[in-house]
Amino acid sequence: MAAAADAAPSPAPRSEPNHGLRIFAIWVVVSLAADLVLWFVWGPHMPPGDLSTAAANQQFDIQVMAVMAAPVMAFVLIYFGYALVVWRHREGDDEDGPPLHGHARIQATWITVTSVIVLCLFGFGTYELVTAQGAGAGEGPSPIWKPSGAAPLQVQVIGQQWRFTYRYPQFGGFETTALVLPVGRWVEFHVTSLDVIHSFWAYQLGVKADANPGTDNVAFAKATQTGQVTIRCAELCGLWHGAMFDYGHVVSDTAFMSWARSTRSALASVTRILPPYATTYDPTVVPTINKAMVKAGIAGANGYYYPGPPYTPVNP
Ligand SMILES: [Cu+2]
Repeated sequence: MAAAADAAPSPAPRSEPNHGLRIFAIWVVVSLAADLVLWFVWGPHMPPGDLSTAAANQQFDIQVMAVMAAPVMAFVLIYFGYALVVWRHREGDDEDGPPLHGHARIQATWITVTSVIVLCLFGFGTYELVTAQGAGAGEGPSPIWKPSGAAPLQVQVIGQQWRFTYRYPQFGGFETTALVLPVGRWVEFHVTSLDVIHSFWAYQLGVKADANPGTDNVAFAKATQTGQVTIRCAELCGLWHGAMFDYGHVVSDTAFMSWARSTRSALASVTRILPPYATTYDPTVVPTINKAMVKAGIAGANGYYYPGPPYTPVNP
């Protein structure tokens, strides 16, 4: 058998260039270029921007992950392109490629490189979740990460079909439909719900926290610039989920204080009827409160409590 195989006419051996080295060289150049563009050109424009510390941190995370992912993607595309161009079928060449058997070095490299990438992402992701302001997500009732320094402004976010309302416990606990925040001060959001599961998503603040009934979900952010914040419900919560949309405003500290003081006095009569400020509310008492609101003439006939005039920003 061996003799017969040896006797078969074999084409003259071609001198093969070092394909591995060529692919590696192309990959190094492309990866470096892609990473530089990702970090310096595209990076500063990546979502969710840098209106708050939490947002800027998420932008950093996305930049880091993009820089790690680009060389992987570049390798796949370069190998694909190289194979198409260099190893394509040529006229008159009906020869089969050499059979492939185990290649210890390639296997070891593959397993090592992929393991290192995945473990690095795991380590980086865990570190950023635990340390960097809880990654802007709700950390539950007793957050691991807390800001240091001056006491944060507390804002309670109450999800309800189909509205977010906000209570300011440090200003007498008034409840309003307008989210107004001061620039340069830590905000401690306490997110809860009166009915089904909602999710408080304040895009430019980099905050996205589930609003569960009976649960106090805490999230932190500090706005570093004034501006407008898009607020959406990010959890399908019923018929008008798509309409659970609003804008919040980050304003100067003076503008915030004057808004908070005037809203506090404007809503004083409503605040008296509200249940006292608490981290969670008993959803079964909501209809009772709503009835009291209608009776007092401060809610619509449907009983929904949507107090407060819309906020017009002083320094948009
Ligand atoms: Cu919702």
